[in-house]
Amino acid sequence: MPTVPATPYPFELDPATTALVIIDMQRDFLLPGGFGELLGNDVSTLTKVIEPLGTVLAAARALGMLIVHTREGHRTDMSDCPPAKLARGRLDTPIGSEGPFGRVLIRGEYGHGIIEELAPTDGEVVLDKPGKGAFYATDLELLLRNAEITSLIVTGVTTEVCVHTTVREANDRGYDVLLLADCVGSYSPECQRVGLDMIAAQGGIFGWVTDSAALLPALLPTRLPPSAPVPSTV
Ligand code: C5J
Repeated sequence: MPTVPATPYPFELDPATTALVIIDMQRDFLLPGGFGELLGNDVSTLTKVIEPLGTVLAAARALGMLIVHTREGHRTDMSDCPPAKLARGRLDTPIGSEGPFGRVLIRGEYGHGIIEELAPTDGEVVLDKPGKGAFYATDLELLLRNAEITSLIVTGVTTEVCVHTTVREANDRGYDVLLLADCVGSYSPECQRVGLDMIAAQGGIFGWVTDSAALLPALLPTRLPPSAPVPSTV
């Protein structure tokens, strides 16, 4: 089985039982002039993730790995948005209000979509989630179980919010999680550093941390047989 150099110790990767999970690479978070920037953030700390993540995505596609894209957002009537989430932050442009790219974090709006560079292709799972974690109020666990997935490579944004919540949810469900440091991004360099440290602390309390350069050799040598189609929610 290919081994990936990682912290706190090498990660054994079986592409047949590993899914690539890409968290919330949505225009609302990433595009200059969008919701993320409206909140006062520097989006370049997120956009630098796009290139290495695109390389990993291409390698995972070539191997036929299960690929899951998530999108944070809500129904148009916002009946799935908890009042506490809506009120939090006392934002001038709250969830559901008219933002630069349509209603902020509302399904079907331009800003809610995944950026073109990482656009899902047919057969890839697109998972709409109302919360920060990808397991909460979604069928992710069922899809992974049916596909006999036991490990996750987790990528996307933001490191300390939706990525971390998903990693913790996955860890509690018994998945081995490998995080790619250059394929996750935070608006805050401090949160990025501490977020990564927390994953691998205490002997890998939530999982392993490596980067795309260390992972890619493990994704090249083998090719998986075509897997059964997984229903997409696109
Ligand atoms: C946030 C996310 N930061 N995808 N969402 O609100 O991390």
